Amino acid sequence: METSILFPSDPDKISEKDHLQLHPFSIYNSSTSRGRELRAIVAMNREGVIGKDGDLPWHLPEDLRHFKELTMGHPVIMGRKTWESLPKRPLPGRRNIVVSRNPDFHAEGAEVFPSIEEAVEACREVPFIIGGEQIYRAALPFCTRIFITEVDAEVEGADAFFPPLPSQDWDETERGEEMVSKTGMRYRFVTKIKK
Ligand code: VY7
Repeated sequence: METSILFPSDPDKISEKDHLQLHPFSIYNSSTSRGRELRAIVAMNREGVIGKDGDLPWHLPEDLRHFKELTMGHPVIMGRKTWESLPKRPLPGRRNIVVSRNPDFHAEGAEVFPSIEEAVEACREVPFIIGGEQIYRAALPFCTRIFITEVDAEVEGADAFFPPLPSQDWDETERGEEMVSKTGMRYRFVTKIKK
């Protein structure tokens, strides 16, 4: 297994000396200890569905407003497919960062980095991981806080999912009241913090 100083994948491989260095992330990365805060924000249903056919599976304007409010002024880090799914690019008022392994990929109004590590390292404000599935999966081990919009919707033919959040690893610190969208859809805002 490959280990990275920035992203130690195996806590046992971190030597005692290592945590004297300044790690952008580490296993000591929980919000209750030293280390860099990294947030994820996601809208998903109870099965973890986040997308279908390159788009969000629902129309939920209250979530988009919530997303905008929380991320405004912060760098947003996204995968190439999420970037291409945005109806309006870049997201205004935020530093837009796209992660792509393709060195020829260019995104007008955004910065492109080849890895999440490099993207996060370039941030001087707390960044938000905004999707999609591949980026969430890769970044989740280093996330300290997740802002979830739990959407009460059944989705047929979903093809993008948020990874599981085992309760051994995540404390649910906020569970908002269930609300009803002007579209009739039920949803609530939930916050989870890395233990
Ligand atoms: C969705 C949009 C989709 C359709 C129409 C407008 C949570 C979301 C994401 C990522 C929603 C989207 C938009 C909404 C944001 C506007 C610009 C227009 C802005 C996420 N909870 N919800 N997401 N936009 N990671 N987490 O990509 O975007 O912020 O300026």
